[in-house]
Amino acid sequence: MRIAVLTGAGISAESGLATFRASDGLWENHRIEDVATVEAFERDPALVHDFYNMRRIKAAEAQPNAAHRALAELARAHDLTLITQNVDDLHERGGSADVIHMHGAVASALCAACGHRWQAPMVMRPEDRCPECNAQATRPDIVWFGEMPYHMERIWQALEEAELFAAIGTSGNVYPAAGFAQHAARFGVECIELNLEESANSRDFSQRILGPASRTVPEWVN
Ligand code: BV8
Repeated sequence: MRIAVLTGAGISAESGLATFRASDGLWENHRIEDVATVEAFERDPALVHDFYNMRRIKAAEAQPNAAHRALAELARAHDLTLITQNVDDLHERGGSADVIHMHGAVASALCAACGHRWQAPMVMRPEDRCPECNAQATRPDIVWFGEMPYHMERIWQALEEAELFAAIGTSGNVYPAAGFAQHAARFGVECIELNLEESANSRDFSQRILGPASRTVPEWVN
Protein backbone atom coordinates (compact mmCIF):
# COMPACT_ATOMS: atom_id res chain seq x y z
CA MET A 1 0.00 0.00 0.00
CA ARG A 2 1.19 3.57 -0.79
CA ILE A 3 1.43 5.46 2.51
CA ALA A 4 2.49 9.07 3.14
CA VAL A 5 3.49 9.97 6.68
CA LEU A 6 4.14 13.44 8.12
CA THR A 7 5.89 13.68 11.46
CA GLY A 8 6.31 16.62 13.84
CA ALA A 9 8.13 17.39 17.07
CA GLY A 10 5.86 15.02 19.04
CA ILE A 11 7.56 11.95 17.58
CA SER A 12 10.89 13.08 19.07
CA ALA A 13 9.42 14.24 22.41
CA GLU A 14 10.04 10.88 24.13
CA SER A 15 13.62 11.03 22.87
CA GLY A 16 13.98 14.12 25.05
CA LEU A 17 13.84 16.84 22.37
CA ALA A 18 11.69 19.87 23.24
CA THR A 19 8.55 20.44 21.20
CA PHE A 20 7.57 23.94 20.19
CA ARG A 21 4.09 23.69 21.70
CA ALA A 22 4.99 22.23 25.08
CA SER A 23 7.11 25.28 25.87
CA ASP A 24 4.15 27.61 25.22
CA GLY A 25 5.56 28.85 21.93
CA LEU A 26 8.95 29.44 23.45
CA TRP A 27 11.66 27.26 22.06
CA GLU A 28 14.41 26.79 24.60
CA ASN A 29 13.48 30.24 26.03
CA HIS A 30 13.45 32.02 22.70
CA ARG A 31 10.44 33.49 20.87
CA ILE A 32 10.13 31.87 17.45
CA GLU A 33 10.38 35.21 15.66
CA ASP A 34 13.64 35.92 17.46
CA VAL A 35 15.34 32.79 16.17
CA ALA A 36 13.50 31.14 13.24
CA THR A 37 13.26 33.88 10.60
CA VAL A 38 15.68 35.36 8.05
CA GLU A 39 15.22 38.76 9.71
CA ALA A 40 16.29 37.28 13.05
CA PHE A 41 19.42 35.81 11.46
CA GLU A 42 20.30 39.10 9.76
CA ARG A 43 19.65 40.98 13.01
CA ASP A 44 21.61 38.68 15.31
CA PRO A 45 23.43 35.80 13.57
CA ALA A 46 25.29 34.81 16.74
CA LEU A 47 22.02 34.38 18.69
CA VAL A 48 20.46 32.29 15.91
CA HIS A 49 23.61 30.18 15.54
CA ASP A 50 23.63 29.62 19.31
CA PHE A 51 19.98 28.49 19.17
CA TYR A 52 20.75 25.94 16.46
CA ASN A 53 24.10 24.93 17.96
CA MET A 54 22.22 23.99 21.15
CA ARG A 55 19.58 22.06 19.18
CA ARG A 56 22.29 20.33 17.09
CA ILE A 57 24.05 19.20 20.28
CA LYS A 58 20.78 18.01 21.89
CA ALA A 59 19.76 16.16 18.71
CA ALA A 60 23.15 14.40 18.61
CA GLU A 61 22.75 13.34 22.27
CA ALA A 62 19.18 12.07 21.76
CA GLN A 63 18.34 8.50 20.76
CA PRO A 64 15.57 7.43 18.35
CA ASN A 65 12.58 5.87 20.09
CA ALA A 66 10.21 3.00 19.23
CA ALA A 67 8.10 5.30 17.02
CA HIS A 68 11.07 6.16 14.76
CA ARG A 69 12.00 2.48 14.55
CA ALA A 70 8.40 1.43 13.78
CA LEU A 71 8.28 3.79 10.77
CA ALA A 72 11.50 2.23 9.46
CA GLU A 73 9.77 -1.15 9.76
CA LEU A 74 6.67 0.19 7.96
CA ALA A 75 8.85 1.10 4.97
CA ARG A 76 9.89 -2.55 4.65
CA ALA A 77 6.27 -3.66 4.13
CA HIS A 78 4.75 -0.72 2.26
CA ASP A 79 5.59 1.98 -0.30
CA LEU A 80 6.20 4.69 2.33
CA THR A 81 6.98 8.36 1.74
CA LEU A 82 8.24 9.74 5.05
CA ILE A 83 8.00 13.53 5.36
CA THR A 84 9.20 15.25 8.52
CA GLN A 85 8.95 18.80 9.85
CA ASN A 86 11.67 17.89 12.33
CA VAL A 87 15.23 19.08 11.87
CA ASP A 88 16.74 16.27 13.97
CA ASP A 89 18.12 13.05 12.39
CA LEU A 90 16.32 10.57 14.64
CA HIS A 91 14.37 9.04 11.73
CA GLU A 92 17.63 8.23 9.95
CA ARG A 93 19.23 6.90 13.13
CA GLY A 94 16.04 4.88 13.75
CA GLY A 95 16.56 3.08 10.43
CA SER A 96 14.65 5.16 7.86
CA ALA A 97 16.62 5.53 4.62
CA ASP A 98 14.74 8.13 2.57
CA VAL A 99 13.51 10.97 4.81
CA ILE A 100 12.12 14.19 3.30
CA HIS A 101 13.16 17.04 5.63
CA MET A 102 10.72 19.72 4.46
CA HIS A 103 12.02 22.23 7.04
CA GLY A 104 15.69 21.37 6.64
CA ALA A 105 18.10 19.58 8.93
CA VAL A 106 20.15 20.95 11.81
CA ALA A 107 23.06 18.61 10.88
CA SER A 108 23.37 20.38 7.51
CA ALA A 109 25.00 23.77 6.82
CA LEU A 110 24.15 25.99 3.85
CA CYS A 111 26.08 28.76 2.12
CA ALA A 112 23.68 31.65 1.45
CA ALA A 113 26.07 32.92 -1.24
CA CYS A 114 26.64 29.85 -3.44
CA GLY A 115 24.06 27.33 -2.19
CA HIS A 116 26.71 24.74 -1.20
CA ARG A 117 25.60 22.30 1.55
CA TRP A 118 27.84 20.35 3.88
CA GLN A 119 27.80 18.46 7.19
CA ALA A 120 27.50 21.24 9.79
CA PRO A 121 30.16 21.42 12.53
CA MET A 122 28.60 20.91 15.96
CA VAL A 123 29.10 24.64 16.64
CA MET A 124 28.59 27.17 13.82
CA ARG A 125 29.68 30.79 14.13
CA PRO A 126 28.91 33.95 12.06
CA GLU A 127 32.59 34.23 11.03
CA ASP A 128 32.64 30.72 9.50
CA ARG A 129 33.45 30.62 5.80
CA CYS A 130 31.92 28.42 3.09
CA PRO A 131 34.26 25.50 2.25
CA GLU A 132 33.29 25.88 -1.42
CA CYS A 133 33.33 29.63 -2.18
CA ASN A 134 34.95 30.96 1.00
CA ALA A 135 32.17 33.55 1.50
CA GLN A 136 31.36 34.49 5.08
CA ALA A 137 27.70 33.57 4.41
CA THR A 138 27.11 30.28 6.21
CA ARG A 139 23.75 29.55 7.86
CA PRO A 140 21.95 26.56 9.35
CA ASP A 141 20.28 24.60 6.51
CA ILE A 142 16.86 25.28 8.06
CA VAL A 143 13.64 26.55 6.45
CA TRP A 144 12.67 29.60 8.52
CA PHE A 145 9.23 31.20 8.70
CA GLY A 146 8.54 33.02 5.44
CA GLU A 147 10.85 30.70 3.46
CA MET A 148 9.62 28.04 1.01
CA PRO A 149 9.80 24.53 2.47
CA TYR A 150 12.01 22.02 0.62
CA HIS A 151 10.88 19.20 -1.71
CA MET A 152 7.30 20.46 -2.05
CA GLU A 153 6.71 19.00 -5.56
CA ARG A 154 7.64 15.50 -4.36
CA ILE A 155 5.50 15.99 -1.24
CA TRP A 156 2.36 17.09 -3.10
CA GLN A 157 2.71 14.14 -5.49
CA ALA A 158 3.10 11.65 -2.61
CA LEU A 159 0.03 13.09 -0.85
CA GLU A 160 -2.05 12.84 -4.03
CA GLU A 161 -0.99 9.28 -4.92
CA ALA A 162 -1.19 7.73 -1.45
CA GLU A 163 -3.93 5.40 -0.25
CA LEU A 164 -3.33 6.49 3.32
CA PHE A 165 -1.93 9.66 4.93
CA ALA A 166 -0.90 9.64 8.59
CA ALA A 167 0.15 12.71 10.59
CA ILE A 168 2.15 11.83 13.69
CA GLY A 169 3.08 14.13 16.59
CA THR A 170 2.25 17.46 15.02
CA SER A 171 0.02 20.25 16.39
CA GLY A 172 -1.13 21.32 12.91
CA ASN A 173 -0.17 24.98 13.44
CA VAL A 174 2.43 25.53 10.72
CA TYR A 175 1.63 25.72 7.02
CA PRO A 176 1.85 24.29 4.43
CA ALA A 177 2.28 21.04 6.46
CA ALA A 178 -0.90 21.79 8.43
CA GLY A 179 -2.84 21.69 5.16
CA PHE A 180 -1.56 18.28 3.99
CA ALA A 181 -4.57 16.27 5.25
CA GLN A 182 -7.05 18.56 3.52
CA HIS A 183 -5.00 18.35 0.32
CA ALA A 184 -4.79 14.54 0.42
CA ALA A 185 -8.52 14.20 1.22
CA ARG A 186 -9.33 16.12 -1.98
CA PHE A 187 -7.70 13.17 -3.81
CA GLY A 188 -9.73 10.58 -1.89
CA VAL A 189 -6.88 9.68 0.47
CA GLU A 190 -7.84 8.35 3.91
CA CYS A 191 -6.28 10.55 6.62
CA ILE A 192 -5.49 9.45 10.16
CA GLU A 193 -3.83 11.29 13.04
CA LEU A 194 -1.63 9.82 15.78
CA ASN A 195 -1.04 12.41 18.48
CA LEU A 196 -0.87 12.86 22.24
CA GLU A 197 -3.99 15.04 22.12
CA GLU A 198 -6.36 16.64 19.63
CA SER A 199 -4.52 19.01 17.27
CA ALA A 200 -5.51 22.26 15.57
CA ASN A 201 -6.57 20.36 12.45
CA SER A 202 -8.00 17.16 13.97
CA ARG A 203 -11.23 17.72 12.02
CA ASP A 204 -9.28 16.98 8.81
CA PHE A 205 -8.78 13.35 9.84
CA SER A 206 -11.26 10.45 9.67
CA GLN A 207 -9.54 8.60 12.53
CA ARG A 208 -7.52 9.72 15.56
CA ILE A 209 -5.28 7.49 17.66
CA LEU A 210 -4.42 9.35 20.87
CA GLY A 211 -1.48 8.51 23.08
CA PRO A 212 2.33 8.70 23.21
CA ALA A 213 3.93 7.94 19.83
CA SER A 214 6.33 5.36 21.27
CA ARG A 215 3.24 3.24 22.04
CA THR A 216 0.72 4.23 19.34
CA VAL A 217 3.04 4.10 16.30
CA PRO A 218 4.36 0.54 16.87
CA GLU A 219 0.79 -0.61 17.61
CA TRP A 220 -0.46 1.06 14.40
CA VAL A 221 2.40 -0.34 12.31
CA ASN A 222 1.89 -3.85 13.62
C1 BV8 B 1 5.84 29.22 3.77
C2 BV8 B 1 12.38 24.92 11.19
C3 BV8 B 1 5.51 30.56 1.86
C4 BV8 B 1 12.82 25.84 12.26
C5 BV8 B 1 10.03 25.38 11.09
C6 BV8 B 1 -1.13 30.03 5.78
C7 BV8 B 1 -1.86 30.42 6.88
C8 BV8 B 1 -1.23 30.98 8.00
C9 BV8 B 1 0.17 31.16 8.02
C10 BV8 B 1 0.89 30.77 6.92
C11 BV8 B 1 0.26 30.21 5.81
N1 BV8 B 1 1.22 29.93 4.89
C12 BV8 B 1 2.43 30.32 5.36
C13 BV8 B 1 2.26 30.84 6.61
C14 BV8 B 1 3.33 31.37 7.46
C15 BV8 B 1 4.00 30.27 8.25
C16 BV8 B 1 3.05 29.65 9.23
O1 BV8 B 1 2.49 28.59 8.98
N2 BV8 B 1 2.95 30.30 10.38
C17 BV8 B 1 2.14 29.74 11.44
C18 BV8 B 1 2.86 30.00 12.77
C19 BV8 B 1 0.77 30.40 11.41
N3 BV8 B 1 4.56 29.27 7.38
C20 BV8 B 1 5.76 29.50 6.81
O2 BV8 B 1 6.37 30.53 6.95
C21 BV8 B 1 6.34 28.38 5.95
N4 BV8 B 1 6.73 28.96 4.71
O3 BV8 B 1 4.68 28.90 3.82
O4 BV8 B 1 6.40 29.92 2.73
C22 BV8 B 1 6.28 30.92 0.68
C23 BV8 B 1 5.67 30.81 -0.55
C24 BV8 B 1 6.39 31.15 -1.67
C25 BV8 B 1 7.71 31.59 -1.55
C26 BV8 B 1 8.32 31.69 -0.31
C27 BV8 B 1 7.59 31.36 0.81
C28 BV8 B 1 7.61 27.79 6.52
C29 BV8 B 1 7.37 27.23 7.87
C30 BV8 B 1 8.63 26.51 8.34
C31 BV8 B 1 9.12 27.11 9.63
N5 BV8 B 1 10.21 26.29 10.17
N6 BV8 B 1 11.01 24.56 11.49
C32 BV8 B 1 13.21 25.07 13.49
O5 BV8 B 1 12.84 23.91 13.65
O6 BV8 B 1 13.92 25.69 14.29
S1 BV8 B 1 8.53 25.19 11.80
C33 BV8 B 1 8.70 24.27 13.19
O7 BV8 B 1 7.55 24.48 13.99
C34 BV8 B 1 8.70 22.77 12.96
O8 BV8 B 1 9.42 22.41 11.82
C35 BV8 B 1 7.26 22.43 12.88
O9 BV8 B 1 6.77 22.61 11.58
C36 BV8 B 1 6.66 23.49 13.77
C37 BV8 B 1 6.38 22.86 15.11
O10 BV8 B 1 5.23 22.13 14.89
P1 BV8 B 1 5.11 20.63 15.40
O11 BV8 B 1 6.18 19.81 14.79
O12 BV8 B 1 3.71 20.26 15.19
O13 BV8 B 1 5.47 20.73 16.93
P2 BV8 B 1 4.54 21.30 18.08
O14 BV8 B 1 5.40 21.45 19.28
O15 BV8 B 1 3.78 22.48 17.57
O16 BV8 B 1 3.48 20.13 18.34
C38 BV8 B 1 3.91 18.91 18.86
C39 BV8 B 1 2.72 17.98 18.84
O17 BV8 B 1 3.14 16.70 19.31
C40 BV8 B 1 1.59 18.44 19.76
O18 BV8 B 1 0.36 18.28 19.09
C41 BV8 B 1 1.69 17.47 20.95
O19 BV8 B 1 0.41 17.18 21.48
C42 BV8 B 1 2.26 16.25 20.30
N7 BV8 B 1 3.05 15.40 21.20
C43 BV8 B 1 3.82 15.80 22.24
N8 BV8 B 1 4.38 14.71 22.82
C44 BV8 B 1 3.98 13.63 22.10
C45 BV8 B 1 3.13 14.07 21.08
N9 BV8 B 1 2.54 13.23 20.21
C46 BV8 B 1 2.81 11.91 20.35
N10 BV8 B 1 3.62 11.41 21.31
C47 BV8 B 1 4.22 12.23 22.20
N11 BV8 B 1 5.01 11.73 23.15
